[in-house]
Amino acid sequence: SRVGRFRADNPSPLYLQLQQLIRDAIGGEVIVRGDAIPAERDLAVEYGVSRITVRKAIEGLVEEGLLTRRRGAGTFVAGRVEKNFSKLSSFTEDMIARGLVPSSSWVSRSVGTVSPEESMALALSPSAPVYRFQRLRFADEVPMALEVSTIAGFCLPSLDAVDASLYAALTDAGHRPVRALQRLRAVPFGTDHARMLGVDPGSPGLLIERRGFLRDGRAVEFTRSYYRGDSYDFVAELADS
Ligand code: 16G
Repeated sequence: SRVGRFRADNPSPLYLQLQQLIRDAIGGEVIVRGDAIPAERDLAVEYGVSRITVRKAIEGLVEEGLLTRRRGAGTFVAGRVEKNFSKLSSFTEDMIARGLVPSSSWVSRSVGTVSPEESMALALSPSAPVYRFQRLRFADEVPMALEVSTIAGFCLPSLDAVDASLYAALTDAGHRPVRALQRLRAVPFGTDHARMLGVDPGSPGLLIERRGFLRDGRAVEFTRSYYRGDSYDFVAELADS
């Protein structure tokens, strides 16, 4: 087994012992962030305990945030990612800097003309062309965020210029933002977003809206990033000035 064995002389309840085994396995990096833990029935057989005991142990660790459930996929080792709130970096760069493997899946991408909201956010005239991208972002295959981006049409050569990283494509096109405004707020996930991120509907999310600008003041991106509430710690260094 990957998670160790019970000690026969241990007087504490079995579910607490099982929790301790899992904690030790995580602490000792036997299993790491993103790893699946064995199915309930396998753990029950392995340790000779009832599935109720296993479920109780796992539920406790999910509540603590040590494990996370993904609908239809199983239970995984959680672990929050720290992100500097005041750095103009990209998701891909942030994950690589932390030794995590970033990946994305496309929800949609399209070309269109600005909506009234986008024209306000990007200060574009009503008929201006835009690209729209919706992506699910993963770190080590764990879903972290859903990102909905609108990019001013002049910033990219074509829709398929964006492959793994939006900022890489903007850099290639000479239109990577150098300044941004960010707004952070709490949102409960609705059914659709919850399903995509593998959390229960109504669970807490963090919405960050970023508007990115070029040196000359023109707006490049308006992105809404919906982060799983259990996936991130946003950190900023403050200076007295
Ligand atoms: C980050 C940015 C987002 C940007 C994306 C580009 C925040 C809150 N948001 O997620 O605005 O569009 O990075 O990432 O940090 P990419 O280059 O990996 O596609």
